[in-house]
Amino acid sequence: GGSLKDRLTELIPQKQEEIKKFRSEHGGDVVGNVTVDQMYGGARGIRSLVWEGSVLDPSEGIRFRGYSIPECQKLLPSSPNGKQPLPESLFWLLVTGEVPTLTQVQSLSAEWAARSQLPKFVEELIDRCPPSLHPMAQFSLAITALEHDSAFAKAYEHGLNKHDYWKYTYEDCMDLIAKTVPIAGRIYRNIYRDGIVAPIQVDKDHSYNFANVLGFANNKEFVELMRLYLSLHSDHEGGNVSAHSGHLVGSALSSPFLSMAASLNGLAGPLHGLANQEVLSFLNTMKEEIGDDLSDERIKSYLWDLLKSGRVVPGYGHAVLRKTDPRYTAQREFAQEYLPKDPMFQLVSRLYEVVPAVLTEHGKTKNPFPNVDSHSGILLQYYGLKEQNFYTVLFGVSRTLGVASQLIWDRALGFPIERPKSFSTEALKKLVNAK
Ligand code: FAM
Repeated sequence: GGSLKDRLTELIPQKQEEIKKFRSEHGGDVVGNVTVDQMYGGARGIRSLVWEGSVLDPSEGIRFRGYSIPECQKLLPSSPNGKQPLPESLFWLLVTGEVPTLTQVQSLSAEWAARSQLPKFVEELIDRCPPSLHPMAQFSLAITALEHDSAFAKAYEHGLNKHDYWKYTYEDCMDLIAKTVPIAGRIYRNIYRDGIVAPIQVDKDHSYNFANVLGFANNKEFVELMRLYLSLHSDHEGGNVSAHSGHLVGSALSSPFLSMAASLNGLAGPLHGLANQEVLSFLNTMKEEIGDDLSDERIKSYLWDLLKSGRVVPGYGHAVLRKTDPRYTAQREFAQEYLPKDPMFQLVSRLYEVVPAVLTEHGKTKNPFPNVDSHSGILLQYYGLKEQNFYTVLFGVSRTLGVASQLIWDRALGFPIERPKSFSTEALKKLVNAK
């Protein structure tokens, strides 16, 4: 058969063998050392995780299974009436390392649509949330509640052989991905619209259905934007807060639902996924204050006031990247094609010309260039999805693809529970002095 699970069943023993051999030959090799500063500095740069789906190069940006974003845009199947890669195809790539055929991609679209039904109590749970509860908190609690039907948790309870962990994890991950769409739609329609959510259409792709539950599927450009958006935000190697949280919690053999909820809770922080919401407030406030004066001087003085007040320029900087984020560039190209004259796009473009020099002069950040979040909000605004508090939910729907694909491999490769060593400052001083 040609299903994703069939392909995984073939690939897993090969990968297990590869890693076994690699570890028997190089298991004792040293790949880095750890300084005291790194321990106090958020573990920045410590080589301690294995993550199969993607690797981040500080200057080139992300590569999914070795392919850059432009390469993915060229190689991965798109919808017959579109150009952007289908996120289904990116998921297939993340899981298998292989570029799928359009037929394989369409089988995933159909499977996700078929798995999208929500338990009644989860719908009611979302409906009971006050509209004042942040959409990310609603999202996370709905995903947690999917635990009710976890195949992994049920099988584990009845005594599950280690070798079969991945199969149940796979089933849960496919359900998880499928259900993010109606959950996100329900949250959006409840808080901002009439509470009525369009049903999932079994003959449509994931992004169409996503656009449709939000209420925007009548705009073909928006559907294409979702295909791009859901592909771009899916995976950014393993050390970022959302990826690492999902992986960490999964290592306790918590189900994919509990693991993904943890991931979403991390994504909801302002230094991580919430930055796309922050960027928009920043742009709007700035626009109010400086009006139509987009001169270098006016923008610069605005930025300096912000920096002097001890705040960050949202959408700029990155813990690993040292150049413009290619995810930013991909969104910029989309804007150049579909909304070149949009005033907010022009503001974002002007900032791209001015901010890097200001941040460089400011001299703190190691990366003065824009990241993914600096562009996404204005694209959504343009198509009428104006509620910025909701933006991180879109990020979460996408990030589920990356976290889920790794969770399948975590269990297939028998990764153990994560347990790095910690020290108190006192114990660390003793350790250093003993040397
Ligand atoms: N504006 C002003 N100052 C900044 C800055 C920015 N955009 N980015 C970093 N700095 C400062 C930073 O606050 C730190 O100052 P202190 O020494 O006073 O603490 C200093 O520069 C060194 O930071 P760094 O080593 O360059 O960055 P980190 O690796 O510590 O942090 C970020 C990385 C992303 C958290 C940081 O650049 C930031 O706060 N950016 C703005 C928020 C943002 O856009 N986050 C989204 C990141 C995104 F890609 C994602 O996760 N979705």
